[in-house]
Amino acid sequence: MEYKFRKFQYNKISEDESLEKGKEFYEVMKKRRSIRNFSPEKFDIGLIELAIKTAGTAPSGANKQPWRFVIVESPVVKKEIRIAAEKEEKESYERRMPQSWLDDLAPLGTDWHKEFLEIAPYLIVVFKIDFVKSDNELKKHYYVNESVGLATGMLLAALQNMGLSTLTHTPSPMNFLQKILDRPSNEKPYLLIPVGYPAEDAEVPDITKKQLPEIMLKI
Ligand code: IYR
Repeated sequence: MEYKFRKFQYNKISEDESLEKGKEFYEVMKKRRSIRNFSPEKFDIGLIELAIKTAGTAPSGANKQPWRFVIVESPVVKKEIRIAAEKEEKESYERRMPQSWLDDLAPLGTDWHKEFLEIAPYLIVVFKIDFVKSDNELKKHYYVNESVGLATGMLLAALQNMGLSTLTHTPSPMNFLQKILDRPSNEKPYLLIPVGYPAEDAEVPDITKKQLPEIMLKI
């Protein structure tokens, strides 16, 4: 298989415009917070589709695009997911997580109750695809975690830019999602993202992000 190469279409912008756009985007992104208390208010599923389309532009190892995004809107399926997630999370919080982990989470106020899985109008379940079968051959994908992480980051940014709130939720283990959503065995759950508007009275812990000098080096 060979790709045809074509001239890259590129519209250069001025440094001033770069700075303006960069600042504007930073202002949007710095307001993103993980929300655990959602409003049940619905909105057009087209907004979610647009964000997933944006995520789908992410770079990936050998352009294999090793991801699947499943939108869950059905209250019946959301309930099934909540029940399965809470079962695993209860076990994790009460038995599987070491004390040091529980201590780190305590100030954030999380526990095994996951009402948001039923309340948020949409759940996006991100799956990673490690390989595909073609002509009875297994074809491995490359840098799958990196690729799906990049696409998921772009998904979160797109949703934030559209004024929608998200939570990056990782029930553990989460193979139940493969079963409930009837995905084939080569699709492994990667992240569960409730999406919606925050509840009127939603609260978030007053955390801060590291300052630039703490995360950046210039050599
Ligand atoms: N998956 C659990 C526990 C949890 C773990 C981390 I690391 C967090 O930053 C937050 C929660 C849960 O969703 O509650």
